Amino acid sequence: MTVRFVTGNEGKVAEARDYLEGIDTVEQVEYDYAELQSDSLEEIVTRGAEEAYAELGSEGAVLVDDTGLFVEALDGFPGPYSAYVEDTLGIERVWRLASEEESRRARFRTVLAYADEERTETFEGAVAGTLVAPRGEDGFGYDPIFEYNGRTFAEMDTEEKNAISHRGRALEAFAEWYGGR
Ligand code: ITT
Ligand code: NA
Repeated sequence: MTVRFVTGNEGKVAEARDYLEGIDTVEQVEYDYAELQSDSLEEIVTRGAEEAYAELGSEGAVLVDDTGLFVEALDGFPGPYSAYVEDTLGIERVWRLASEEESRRARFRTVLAYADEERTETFEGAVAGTLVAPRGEDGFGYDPIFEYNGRTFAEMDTEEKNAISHRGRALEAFAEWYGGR
C-alpha cells in the first residue's frame, strides 16, 4: 500500500521517502485541508488528516505533517505559526529576533497524523538545538538557522538530518507502528 502524504511541501516528502524506503512508497498529494488555528499541532494534524481522508480516503490511507519551530526565549514563537512567519518575516528576521536574546535555544516539533478507514493515529518527534546566522544549502524552511552539534540542518544531507530530526523521530514512531499493524 502506498502512503499518501497530504502536503504542499516537497521537502517533507523527500524526507519521508528516504526514511520509509523499504517499508512503503510515498505519494505526494496536494489537498488544501482547512488548517485549524490552534496552539496544538496534534489538534491541527488530527483534524487535517480526518478531513483529507474524508475527501481522498477512497484511494487509500493519508498522512499529514504539522511542524513548528519553538524559540525558547520568545516563549515558543513562531510555533504553530511557523509557516506564516516564514512567508512574512522570513528566516533571517527570525534569526535576528533570536540573536537579541541571551538564549538562542530552540526546538523543532513535528506531529504526524495517519488516517485510514478504521482510525486516526498521531506520532511525534522533537529535537533541541541552537539558532545561528543562516548557513548551508540543503534542506528547506528554517534549516539554515537551526544548528545541532555544530552543523545546521542545511549542512546535512537528508539521511543525516533524518537520523536526529523532529520529523525523523516522528517517522520512526510511525514506521514502527505501521510495520506492526
Ligand atoms: P504543509 O502544511 O502543506 O504540509 P507547510 O510547509 O505549510 O506544508 P508546516 O505548516 O508544517 O508545513 O510548516 C511550518 C513551517 O516550518 C514552514 O515554514 C516550513 O517550511 C517549516 N518547516 C517544516 N519542517 C521543517 C524542517 O524539517 N526544517 C526546517 N523547516 C521546516
Ligand atoms: Na501548513
